[in-house]
Amino acid sequence: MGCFGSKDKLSKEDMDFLKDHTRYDETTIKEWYKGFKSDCPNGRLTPAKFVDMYKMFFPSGNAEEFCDHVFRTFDMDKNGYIDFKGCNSILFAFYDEKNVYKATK
Ligand SMILES: [Ca+2]
Repeated sequence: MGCFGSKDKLSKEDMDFLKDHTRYDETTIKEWYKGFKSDCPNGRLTPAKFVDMYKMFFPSGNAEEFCDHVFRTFDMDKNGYIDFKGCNSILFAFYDEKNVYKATK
């Protein structure tokens, strides 16, 4: 856990988790991981970074209020950051919402 940041590759455990909890395939998840590593090189998503990310997806949304709520939901151990698994759950949720939004337009 403490050495998460030194990992370059997604562990099998994380990959299995993501495959189980999303409807994305291994290739897509690997791409996500690359993006996550470049955005959060130490493997930690902070509240500020999270707001940035949200604004990228929903430029007109009420980012601060929403993010505060979501961040607290996903930071289950309350240590002030979200790790890769939590981060991905959020990102996948964002993408789903965006796709749903597009589909209804
Ligand atoms: Ca946490």
